[in-house]
Amino acid sequence: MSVNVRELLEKKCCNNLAACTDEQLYYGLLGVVKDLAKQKESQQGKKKIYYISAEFLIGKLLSNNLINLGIYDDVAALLKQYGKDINLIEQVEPEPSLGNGGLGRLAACFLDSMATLGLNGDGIGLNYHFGLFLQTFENHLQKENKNPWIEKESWLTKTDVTYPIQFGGFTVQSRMYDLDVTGYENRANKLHLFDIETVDESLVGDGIDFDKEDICKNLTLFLYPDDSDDAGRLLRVYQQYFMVSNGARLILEECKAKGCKLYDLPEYAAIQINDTHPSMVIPELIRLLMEEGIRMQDAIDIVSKTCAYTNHTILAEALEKWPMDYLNQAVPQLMPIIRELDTIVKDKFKDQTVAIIDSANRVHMAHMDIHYGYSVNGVAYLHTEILKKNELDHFYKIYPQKFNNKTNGITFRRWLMHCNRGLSSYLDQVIGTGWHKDAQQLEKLLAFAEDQQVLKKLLQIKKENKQALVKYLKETQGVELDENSIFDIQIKRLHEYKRQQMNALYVIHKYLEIKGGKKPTTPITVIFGAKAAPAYIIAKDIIHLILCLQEIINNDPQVSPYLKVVMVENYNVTKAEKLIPACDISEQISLASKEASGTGNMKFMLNGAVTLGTMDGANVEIADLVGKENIYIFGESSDTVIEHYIQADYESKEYYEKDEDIKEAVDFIVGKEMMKVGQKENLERLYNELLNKDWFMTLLDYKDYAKKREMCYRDYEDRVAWAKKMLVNTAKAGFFSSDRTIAEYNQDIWKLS
Ligand code: 26Q
Repeated sequence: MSVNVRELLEKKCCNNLAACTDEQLYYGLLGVVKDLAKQKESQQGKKKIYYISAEFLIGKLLSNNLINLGIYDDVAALLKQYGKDINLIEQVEPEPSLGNGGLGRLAACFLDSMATLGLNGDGIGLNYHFGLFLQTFENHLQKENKNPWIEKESWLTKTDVTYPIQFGGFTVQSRMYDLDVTGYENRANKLHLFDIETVDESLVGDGIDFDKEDICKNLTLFLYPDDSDDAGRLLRVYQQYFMVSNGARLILEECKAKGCKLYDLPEYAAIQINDTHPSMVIPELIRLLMEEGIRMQDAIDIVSKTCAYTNHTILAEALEKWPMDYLNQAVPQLMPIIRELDTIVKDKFKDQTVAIIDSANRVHMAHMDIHYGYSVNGVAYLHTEILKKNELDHFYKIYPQKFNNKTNGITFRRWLMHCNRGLSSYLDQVIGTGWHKDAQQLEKLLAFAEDQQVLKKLLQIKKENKQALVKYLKETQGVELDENSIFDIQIKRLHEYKRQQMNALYVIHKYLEIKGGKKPTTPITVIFGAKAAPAYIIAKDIIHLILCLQEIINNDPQVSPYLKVVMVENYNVTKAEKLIPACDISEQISLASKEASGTGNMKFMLNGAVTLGTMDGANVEIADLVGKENIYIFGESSDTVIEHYIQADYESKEYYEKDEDIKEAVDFIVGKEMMKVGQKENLERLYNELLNKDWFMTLLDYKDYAKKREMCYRDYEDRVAWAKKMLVNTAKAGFFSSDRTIAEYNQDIWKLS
């Protein structure tokens, strides 16, 4: 193979690879991968699954594609012959940030697994030019900047597919760009990203501000632009319609080309609606079918057998309800259809809570999906149960057969083989390579749970990953970390329900304890990584708190040898790939019932970190798999939490007043030391929020959290016992392969042959 790769690469670069720059080699490899992926394209399969999503958080693609094409080792060895380092070449690639977090990363993992399982399945989304903002820190505050990733030569391939897309009062011309999705030693599928021909990047100056009204120029500039005002929200509606109208046209065209008569559309296509962001695909498909001469009721029936909906949240504020005014303005052609869909529902069901259009004239997108889709799934066992029993109980009573669970998963190619080559190749040695395609085979590792040599080696690999992270953070952020300390990591979007503030309170407590003379046996490094939505004030205040703590603690000579805090700037997929393999303790501390699943928890587990978490989302299933001696669980149950909400009886102040530790930590936020480095306004706002509101019950769980965290640190002192926990976590992670998740989607929902 290596001769082959050399020839191909020389053709793309030049005949003297040794003389090439890393840039030239990167673009050369990009070209090689694109050519090879083309050879793996397949038209096989009558039925196709179209995964429509406003987010595909794909991460960098070079290494992943090389692994999936089976040539990573050959390429790395070839480059080495010429004195080149593949890791440096990877750095040339910009990371596309086409997602916020979990939902977008899940979509990327799913595409990988569909191709790996040989399923006929493509993604449909938007070609955001600046994606999610790039985060920098200034004066201990988050600043948002644009995040360009599209270069003259990129993974995108321009296609001839263009459509006129009509909005209220004007029309834009679209164009489809394709990305190759290589499966692991299997076929290649496509991610279709739609753009407008008239997009204008110069609309954005400093930061991320731009003219929100100029849709013809701004439509695909940003992912979820600021939704704190009407213009921002309206722009999101334009984006969503643009995505689904293009998608629906593409789907109908492809099906017709395969001989579909449109009445038989469900035999040719399944459409998975990733949260409610693409929900308008339902009325749009109905509209397009009617344009083809199909009667409305028939069109509704056809679409209802084609579309399936995944719910990713029970947070009320994240369930989209669009005011009719917006839809009238942006997509008036859909309104007669949405009204008719609503009328049918209202005629059938007297229960107002299942209506599509509510009494305030808002369109409930999820309700449309449930009535007019054939499947509704949650993303972890607990989440699906809560949907059935609480949030969507009225719908569950009407359509019990539509509800099903699909516990999320992650692709082990990126989240083990690529990001943790040390562990991955050691596993190959110990248990063979069968786990690459059959993740359950990781359980073979259990046979080595008492093998001192294996346990030692796992600790050694972890140490090497920590060293690599220490070096990286030194180079990129100038922080000095102790590779011999415990790495305790919380990386995820900043949201109050995820409770980074609870972690920060514990850090304060530890700081005060060390100052008081009580030193930890092994030093502790607490690492955070998180972006806050630009308009989410309290989330930004929490970032401010963490950055101030970092400043105070790391510069305190009495404390910093024992405790360090780092907030990683611009947390993204690339940074996750460096952080996760180096982690000892994985913080999964959301308020029970609020985290639908989590997928970071799975990545940590796979890489041998031990979870400190609540019984929420997929943590429940992790706990079940590894057993209670290999996980640290704390906090109130989802039932208790839900009851607190129903009774409205939680008062954070009571917890503050009756516990000295809590009081001390909370007061520290507005104490003298913090005021010296931080902003009074932000810190006071956060303090008041915790004391008077604390909607996500931080103080309720704090004590138990602190206790279990101490227990983790104590147990860590017995390294061999700890290594055994690491081993069990990796061995039991097979269930969380997205190959398993996608196989279940296919078996229960899509039914591709
Ligand atoms: C909706 C309306 C208005 C503005 C923004 C939004 C919006 C944007 C993004 C709503 C939700 C999202 C993203 C949600 C998300 O990432 N959810 C996560 O999905 C993961 C994959 O299923 C789960 O593991 C996480 O638990 C869930 O939080």
